[in-house]
Amino acid sequence: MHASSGELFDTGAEPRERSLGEGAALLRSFALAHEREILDALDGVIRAAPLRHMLTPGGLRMSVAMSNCGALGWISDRRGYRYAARDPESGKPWPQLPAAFARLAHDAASQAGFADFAPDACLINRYEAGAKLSLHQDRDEKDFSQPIVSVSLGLPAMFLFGGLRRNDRVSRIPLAHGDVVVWGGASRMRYHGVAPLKDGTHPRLGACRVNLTFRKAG
Ligand code: MD3
Ligand code: FE
Repeated sequence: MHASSGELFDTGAEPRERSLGEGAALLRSFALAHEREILDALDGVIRAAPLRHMLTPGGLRMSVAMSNCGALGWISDRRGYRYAARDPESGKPWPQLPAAFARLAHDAASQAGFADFAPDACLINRYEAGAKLSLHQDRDEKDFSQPIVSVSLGLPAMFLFGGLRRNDRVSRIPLAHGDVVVWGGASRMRYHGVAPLKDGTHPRLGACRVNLTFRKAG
């Protein structure tokens, strides 16, 4: 076989699946097949657990607004970064992971070569114009052998993908509505971030970008 099966029927210059380095795969438009279910489920989650700007341990308000669904949610406050079973704003458990979310994350991981991915945490990041995520590593999870699946929705963004050391060179990867990226193996601990969002209007999500990040955190 000369190409991954995902490319067999592609004639254009842009493959549907592209490797971003060992263990990292970009699945262009992968979420679009179930777009309506995903956006409906997203509405339900953020009605039950509204987006909010968390504080960094240093006391700064994050420019990205966040919420979670699933058994565990990622939170930040003056006491640090961690996963918690309850929404600190309401004291209630985070909303359940919608079936459409679980299926999307599982199927994307499987497509990228990670069988049986069963996330217990979905972080929802909402970017408005100017919001950004500085270069960081994800290291609050228990098992770094588990991949991370991220789903981009709404306005496009420039994803910054560095190396294993903070000062390694950074590549810039444009991500659009429906794109899914799977990060595992040797890519799992690479530094990454998101450049400040440019303003615009997306037909489905308005003036923002939403990123869903699926993890096996506990
Ligand atoms: C590469 N979110 O929530 S998801 C985060 O678009 C986060 O909101 C970004 O980074 C966003 O922590 C990017 C993509 C992502 C997530 C985890 C990674 C890329 C990664 C872990 C290792 C390497
Ligand atoms: Fe991250």
